[in-house]
Amino acid sequence: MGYLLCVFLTVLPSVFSLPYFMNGRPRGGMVGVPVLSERPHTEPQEQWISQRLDHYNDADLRTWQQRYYIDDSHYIAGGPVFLNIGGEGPLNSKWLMAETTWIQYAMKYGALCLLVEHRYYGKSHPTVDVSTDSLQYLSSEQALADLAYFRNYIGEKLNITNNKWIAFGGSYSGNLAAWFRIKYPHLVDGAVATSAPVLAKLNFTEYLEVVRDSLASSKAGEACNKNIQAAVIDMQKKLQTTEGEKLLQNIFQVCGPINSTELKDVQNFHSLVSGNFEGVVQYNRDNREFEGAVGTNITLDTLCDIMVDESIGDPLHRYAAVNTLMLQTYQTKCLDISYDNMIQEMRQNSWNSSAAEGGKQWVYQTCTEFGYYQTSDAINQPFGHNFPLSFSLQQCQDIYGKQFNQTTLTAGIKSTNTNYGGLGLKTNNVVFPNGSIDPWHALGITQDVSQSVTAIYIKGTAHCANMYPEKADDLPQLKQARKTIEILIGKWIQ
Ligand SMILES: *[C@@H]1O[C@H](CO)[C@@H](O)[C@H](O)[C@H]1NC(C)=O
Ligand SMILES: *[C@@H]1O[C@H](CO)[C@@H](O)[C@H](O)[C@H]1NC(C)=O
Ligand SMILES: *[C@@H]1O[C@H](CO)[C@@H](O)[C@H](O)[C@H]1NC(C)=O
Ligand SMILES: *[C@@H]1O[C@H](CO)[C@@H](O)[C@H](O)[C@H]1NC(C)=O
Ligand SMILES: *[C@@H]1O[C@H](CO)[C@@H](O)[C@H](O)[C@H]1NC(C)=O
Ligand SMILES: *[C@@H]1O[C@H](CO)[C@@H](O)[C@H](O)[C@H]1NC(C)=O
Ligand SMILES: CC(=O)N[C@H]1CO[C@H](CO)[C@@H](O)[C@@H]1O
Repeated sequence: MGYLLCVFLTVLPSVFSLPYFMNGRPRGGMVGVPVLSERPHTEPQEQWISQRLDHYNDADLRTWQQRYYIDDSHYIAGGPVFLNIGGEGPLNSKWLMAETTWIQYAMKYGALCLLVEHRYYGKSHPTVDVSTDSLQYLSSEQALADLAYFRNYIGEKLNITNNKWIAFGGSYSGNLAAWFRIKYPHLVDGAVATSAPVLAKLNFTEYLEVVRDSLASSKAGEACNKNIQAAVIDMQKKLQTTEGEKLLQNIFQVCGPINSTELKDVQNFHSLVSGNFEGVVQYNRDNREFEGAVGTNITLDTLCDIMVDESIGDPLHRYAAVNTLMLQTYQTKCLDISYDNMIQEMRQNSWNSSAAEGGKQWVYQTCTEFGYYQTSDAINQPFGHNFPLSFSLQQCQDIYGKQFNQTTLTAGIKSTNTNYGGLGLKTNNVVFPNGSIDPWHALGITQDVSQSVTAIYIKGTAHCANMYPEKADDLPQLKQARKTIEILIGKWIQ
């Protein structure tokens, strides 16, 4: 989820037992780091602004330091101000240094570029730790209030209060870009909300259905899904015998013996191996760099070619081969299916823990505001029905505490949609680009809402594709989408 989700993966601890892809969020955040081009780049300096911990309690005077970057190298006095909103991961200055789409727009329109980190992610630490009690100040509403304060502060400081301001974001921060325009229309003149899942939803069954459709669009076609389904059925069967458990442990490189009576481990196992496909589909063929360009050459064709490759063995062995490829790609020694290990790690409260890289904070937001659970409750998809909604809800309680139950989350989701409007949002000068193979599009604005709130459908592209630097072999409709957005921005800043 803005472009912001810029990732600084190189500074992360090297030991990681949490899965690479959790609840639709890859390590580092939902918008990856763009690939830098060859030309030399100067690294912008980190800057800090003092923010209120709780914007909604006047009696609480506590403050914290929020990180941001400014790039004025394209700015022409009086030009627009581009505010790129950070999402559920650390800010990365590469978004300013690479020739990402918003930078190209900035060059065209002489814009001042601002990148702002989201509270609780990266280096923006409002509290001493990430305990449940500390996380009570983590919400989209507090984040929007941070942005409003930031906008006024920078406006006065740089004397750009009366310039035109445009917000950018992708995925969750795409929501924030649109919601910033909705909630603070006097502070921002337009918003580009890429791949934004503006509808909060508990049981996000559409996700796996889009994954299915996207896999069917691979070169291997529907056979890819058929073989995944066969593999999952075989996996379920093997889990019924000790011999089968041993075989699965071996071919899926599971870290320890599998005990099928441990239901949550089995659910976790199924969820992890289907995650191999979800992560690749979500980011298929974009110009993005994860962990130093690792994994970006793996496409849904790569995975589906494996699923139909008879030389690898039966569908189960092919499913395992996909898993092996992903373990190698992310340099993971073995597949840890232990639910307790995952929960223990997610319960760590230190900013230094691997969970505080962002996973713990993001899952907290899903448990309080958004849901978005990519459950296997969907009927028509190949991954089986082994990680139901209850599995995700259980995690909320096990990680943050008993009070995070289905009732409280359902109420939280309802107020999110009431607060921002869900798919019925009312605003103007907002564009919602979406990619047809991106599973998140199912919760996005897919049709023009009005003349000034439009959807751009990019056939054949994945999550946030239009934000990354252009490649020569980008699909023509992707190039066209970038152009259309550029023209819209031109209108908004007139
Ligand atoms: C601030 O910008 C305005 C134009 O928007 C200009 O008229 C004014 O002189 C500027 N003030 C300072 C102190 O630079
Ligand atoms: C498997 O898990 C069950 C339930 O927790 C436990 O009773 C049993 O001892 C475990 N079996 C092995 C071989 O560890
Ligand atoms: C992806 O690129 C890496 C590094 O260049 C290479 O080692 C790997 O074999 C490639 N993987 C695939 C599936 O093409
Ligand atoms: C976290 O890591 C930093 C830098 O490595 C270190 O200075 C600090 O003491 C650590 N804090 C905790 C609570 O472990
Ligand atoms: C989730 O949604 C699916 C599809 O609409 C439905 O079949 C399933 O029962 C739902 N699950 C729960 C727990 O409500
Ligand atoms: C959920 O948690 C709330 C708040 O602690 C509590 O009032 C409610 O009774 C709980 N509901 C269920 C079904 O456990
Ligand atoms: C994948 C998806 O939902 N794409 C939608 C994006 O928006 C267009 C309208 O512009 C819809 O037709 C697509 O269905």
